[in-house]
Amino acid sequence: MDKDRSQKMTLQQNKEVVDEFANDIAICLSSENKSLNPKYLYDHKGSQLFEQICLQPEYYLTRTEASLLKRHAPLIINLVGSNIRIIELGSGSSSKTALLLRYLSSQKRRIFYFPIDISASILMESTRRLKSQFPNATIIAIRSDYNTGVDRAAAKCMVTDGESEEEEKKKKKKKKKKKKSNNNDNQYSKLILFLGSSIGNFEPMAAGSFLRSIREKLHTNDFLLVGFDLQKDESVLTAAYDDKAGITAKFNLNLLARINRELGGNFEPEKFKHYAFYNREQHRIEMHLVSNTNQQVYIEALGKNFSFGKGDSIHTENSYKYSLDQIAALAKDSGFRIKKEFMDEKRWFNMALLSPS
Ligand code: AVI
Repeated sequence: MDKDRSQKMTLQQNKEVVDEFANDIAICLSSENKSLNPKYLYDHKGSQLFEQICLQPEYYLTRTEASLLKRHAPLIINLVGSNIRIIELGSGSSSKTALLLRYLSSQKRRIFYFPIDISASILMESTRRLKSQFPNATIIAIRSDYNTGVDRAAAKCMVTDGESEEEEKKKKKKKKKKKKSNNNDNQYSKLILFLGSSIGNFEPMAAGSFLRSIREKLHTNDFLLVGFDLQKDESVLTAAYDDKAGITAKFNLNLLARINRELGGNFEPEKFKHYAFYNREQHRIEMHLVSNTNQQVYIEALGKNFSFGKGDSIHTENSYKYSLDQIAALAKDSGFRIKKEFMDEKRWFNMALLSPS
């Protein structure tokens, strides 16, 4: 594609993204119950703040999941098989996945890794880092949303079919017998990673449809590894979403700064406060931005003022916390069976290895 055309396409894509953002903000701020898709928390600044959240002492999720991955990497890899293609949804910094890759590398196994993320800068940075850690790895970064990303990654996996040493040996033996096939007879298994409790940011119905859509893309020898945050003491949960250093507050308030930057808003973020609480009936942490005062905000891209009364809130995110029964039901309803579950001693986090049933 020539440079002019690709620049035009990028501008067009950016325009579509900004239009969708403007449209969703208009709907949200005009509604009585103002609530927004949490994806808008993750612009470049928001993604950087999220990486910092993961390092906060109160945010137990990341380190608990990382220790599970480290401890159980041999078993996970063993269950998935000898020839693996790892595809990660929302890979971010890929730091947890590096633990799996390290294990593969220690076993002198070939690494094929397909990180999928919507942020090009994060993908570039993480790929560069992984390449220096694992020089022989095949790493193909895919900038995309989850569903299209899995399709693109699966297509790239096919291109790498036949690239493992073991397979080369097998191939020689079976050379004459082997029939060429595009379907279920892949020599490799795909291991799709959906870590970090990202499933918790889906509404329960949407979580089911999402897993079902992934299930449809898998063959019988493929696996999905999902990180679920478990229901637990409320004080532990609320602290995790309102850390002492105020990073989660910054992350939430960055949404207003984003509206100012991208849509010409005149929000004064200090006139809002970050509020996170545990909704016991729904088993979810809710994050809100609450207006400290009566105020009006103008958004240039929408050519409109929006009024906030003192105490009015914008609901910015839900983070669902699962029970083991809910995980089992979700897996079953979306066409999976639980091959193995991994949990820490406190039973705060669950990593479920699912296979198509
Ligand atoms: C990305 N996601 C799993 C995080 C969570 O825990 O729900 C997002 C987050 N929001 C505030 N802190 C972390």
